[in-house]
This record gives sequence, C-alpha cells and structure tokens, in this order.
Amino acid sequence: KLNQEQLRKIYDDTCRTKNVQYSYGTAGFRTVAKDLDTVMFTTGILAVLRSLKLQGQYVGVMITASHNPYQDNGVKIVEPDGSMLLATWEPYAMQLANAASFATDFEGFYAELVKLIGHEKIDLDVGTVVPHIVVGRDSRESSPFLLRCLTSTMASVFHAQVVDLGCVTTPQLHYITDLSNKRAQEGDSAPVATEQDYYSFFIGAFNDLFSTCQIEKSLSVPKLFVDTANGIGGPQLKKLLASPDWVVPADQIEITNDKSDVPELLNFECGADYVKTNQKLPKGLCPSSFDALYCSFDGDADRVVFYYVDSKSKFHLLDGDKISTLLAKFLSKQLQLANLEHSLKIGVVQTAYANGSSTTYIKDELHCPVSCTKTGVKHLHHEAVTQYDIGIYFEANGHGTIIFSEKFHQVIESELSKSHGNSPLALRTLSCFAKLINQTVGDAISDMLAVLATLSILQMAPMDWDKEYTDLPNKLVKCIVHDRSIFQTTDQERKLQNPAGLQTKIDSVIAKYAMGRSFVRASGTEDAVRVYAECQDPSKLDQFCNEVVEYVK
Ligand code: NG1
Ligand code: ZN
Repeated sequence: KLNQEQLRKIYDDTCRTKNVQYSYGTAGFRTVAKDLDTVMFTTGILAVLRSLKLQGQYVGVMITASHNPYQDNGVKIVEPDGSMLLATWEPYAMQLANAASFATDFEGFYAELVKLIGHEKIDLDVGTVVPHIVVGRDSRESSPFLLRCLTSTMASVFHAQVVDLGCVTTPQLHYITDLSNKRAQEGDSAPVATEQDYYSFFIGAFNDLFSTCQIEKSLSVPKLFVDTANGIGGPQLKKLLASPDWVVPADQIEITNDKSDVPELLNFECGADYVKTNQKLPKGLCPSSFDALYCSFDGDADRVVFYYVDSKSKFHLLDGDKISTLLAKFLSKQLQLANLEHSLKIGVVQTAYANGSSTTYIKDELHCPVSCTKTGVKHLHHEAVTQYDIGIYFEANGHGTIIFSEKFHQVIESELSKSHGNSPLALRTLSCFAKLINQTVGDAISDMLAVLATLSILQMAPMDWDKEYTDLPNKLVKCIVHDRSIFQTTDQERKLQNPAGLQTKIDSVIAKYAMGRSFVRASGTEDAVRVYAECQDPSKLDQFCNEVVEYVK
C-alpha cells in the first residue's frame, strides 16, 4: 500500500532538524524557519491523511508566520470548509512531528504514522480515494524551500493532487479551499477556485452594497492609507484595486509599506501588531490631513487595525474592539429597520483582551449580547457560530470576522421574496453586507472593505467612529518566566487557577485601582506570560501593571 522505501528516502533527505519539540498552537506550528523542515514533512503527510479521511476533499495548507519577524515561518492546516484544523487532529499533528524529530531512525517515525492511520481507520489503497490539497504561502524568503518539504511526499507517495496557489494571503487560502470544495460538491468538473474568484466575489459584494445604498462610487473618508507590513497583503490588495470592476477612484486608497520583495522589512516597525502594541504610526507614514483614515494589515493579511491622527497630531487607534462595535451598531440598526430584531439574534464575541469600555458600550448602549471566550480565533469563531445568527467576533488585535447563520440567509431570502422586489432598504442592505464579509476566517482585505462601506453608508468620519466610546487606559506586557506551563487559567482565561494563591494576590492589587481589571495567561505563540491591565486613571496604569508583573516573576 504505502511505498515504505520511497517514504524512507524522502524522510532521510528532508528531515534534517532533529530533537526540536514542536507544538501545534493557536496558529499552527510556528518557529524559526531553519527548524521547520521536519515539521513541514510531517504536516504535508497529515494534510493528505485529513483529505483521505474526508473522502478526498480539498484540504488547505498555509505556510506563514503572520506578524512574526522575517526569520520565522510556520504552517497550519485548513479544513475543507475553510475553518481551522479539527481540534482532535491537532494532537496528531504534534505526535507525527515529534516522532520525526525525536525518532532515532525512520522505523520509529513510521510506527507512529502507521498507528495514526490505524487509529483513524484511513484506507490508503491507492486509487480508492485521491487526496486533494491546496497550498499557499506568504511572501517569506524561506517559504519556497519549506513548500518543497511540505509537498515532498504528497504526489509521489500518496498520489495526491496538489494545487499550488503560490503567494496568497491566509484568508485567500481559506476562501479558495472552501470554494473549491463547494464547486466539487456541485459536480463542477474543474472545481479549483482561484485568486481571481476571490477578487471578483468581494468587489461584486462591495459594488452591490454601494449601489443598493445609492452611494456615489467614492468613500466617505477623503483618503485611506493602507500599511501592508511589507507582506503579501500589498501585492494582493494591488491586484484587487487594479481590477476593472473596482470603481472607487484610485487616488482614494494609497498603499504603503508594500516592499514584499525585501525579506527583512516584513513586519519591521510596521503592520497591525506594531501599531496596536506601540500605539503609533508605522514607519513610512506621516500624518497628512486630519480627516484621513489609516489602516495596517499584518504580514499574511488576516488582521487589520485602523487609526487616525487628530488636528492636535494625537494618534487614535481604532482596533478590533472598535471594528466590532462599529459593525454591531450598524447591523443592529439594519435589523431593527428591517423588523427582524426579534427573529435574528445578533451578538458580539470578545476575549479578555477586549477593552472594558467596549464591553460596557456594547451591553449598555447597543443593548447587544456579548460573549467572552479564550484567546485564539477558533474559540471566538465557535461561539459566534453556535450562539448567534449574526456573530461578530474580533480579537482586540484586529483579527476577526462576522458569521451569518443558515437561519439568517433563510429569513432574509424569505422576506425578500415576500416583498416582490419592493423590499425595505435595510433588508437589501443586510443581504449585500453578508456577502462582503469573508465567512471562513478573519480577513484584512474583506474587513477593510466592510469598514469602508459602513463608514460611507453612515457618512461617518474616523473621529465620529472613535467617539462612540473611550478606551480605558490599558497595557499589555510580556514576562519571560522559567516555565510558562504552570500558569493555568479558568473563566475564559480571566482568572488563574495555578500557581496556587497567585490569583488572590492579583485580586488584592486590582482592588486598589478604580475600574481596575487585570489578568495573566501563558501565551500560546511565544515562550512568555502575558499580563494585561486596565484602569481609569492613566497615571496609575504603569504602577498597577508593574505590581501584577512583580507577583508573576
Ligand atoms: P497568544 O500568543 O496566545 O497571546 C497571540 C494573540 C492572539 C492571537 C494569536 C494567534 C494577543 C494578546 N494574543 O496569541 O490574539 O492572534 O497570537 O496569532 O494579541
Ligand atoms: Zn496573521
């Protein structure tokens, strides 16, 4: 069945990194690129097994390390519907990678592989099911080599059909994987979707929304500057803007930090993570007119944060919480206008990192339900899908999207058909808006279009958006500790369970500060513990945060 000798040869040639412990975290595998050959080899095999398990459906694999420095890279597997790898398969990804990393010889690794195949009852009979894989990568220099490690066994050993999308954003990979499977299910003889499908779809949705709302083909903000972190978002956004169907005047959107061909500039002093963390303009941007809007993508364009500079040259961040609240305000209003607020449930999903003011605003001003989940989009996504018909979720760092339920589509369709072409504007607006948001994963490009459309429909300037509520002063710091695994949390990561007694000490600090909130958790992507603190008085924030840090160290 399996050509063991062929597999052995590729294993020997590919898996040069040994004795590195790999772990599949919130963002897949991620580490310095030079250590990734072995884990790429095993992840390629696991993706093939996942496709075999799912009757040969297209499984996606993305090579990226998102906002990490240029020396890093990473890989993650995407399910046929564009969601993240099924949680029960994450341990397999780890077992296989660590088997290859720590095995003294090929036999040790092979035994682990056979065990997994047996456990999942996967039929390897060549010809019964052909596995299908879609691969994509961001702009990193190390990616072409890692792609070869990833795909080394796919066609030769497993007879898989591999579609290489080349350089794409992470959300494009998710979208294309999902669409390819949908087309295959509908019996399309050439189901593989392309980047072009992505551009056509989102431009179409944007144009439909604008014409439905009878907006001139021009944005409400005079100018949008887009910092693409010198990553893959730059070239991809340029392709979208260059499309003949894109109607917004070219001078309204300007892309900066678009040197995706200079490897060491990736995420360097620019991008969503830099802007959110440092709360200042990225390299390459200086304040122009004070009514301009700015936004920053991260390296693989799955997150976005906005900002502007006021007439006193003060920087104002419009982060993931502000995106959530803008979209929640807009969509709740549309639901009311369409008389659907009792039939469809809208809600916002946040993590503990959401600013306390945003949570209060959503509850008290928007009267919208709010959920809190653990960090990591898969948790937010799950809550959005299971609890709401319009589930708006964003991490404070700008990663998020809106999920519209099956029921939402049914209700909208049925209301539209009842009104015989004379349907209320709000109903048509909701119908168009639902198409503008990438349903598979947070997407900087699609989220950016949704925010621009919302601001244009509501005729809001950046400062109107910002003044809906004022963030509590807040701080996020990283603590390097001896062993971060001892920091175990409960209550959606808002409280520590271990080390014993530490939470009581933190609580005693919190009690001293007006509107104080602080929590401590181990990072899933870095070898560090994160301490978050917010309180009313900006002059006491540093002291507050330091007191908690002292207990953690
Ligand atoms: P960790 O390192 O687990 O805090 C970070 C972000 C998450 C998420 C993941 C995946 C913060 C505080 N944490 O997770 O929101 O984006 O990376 O990339 O921003
Ligand atoms: Zn990213």
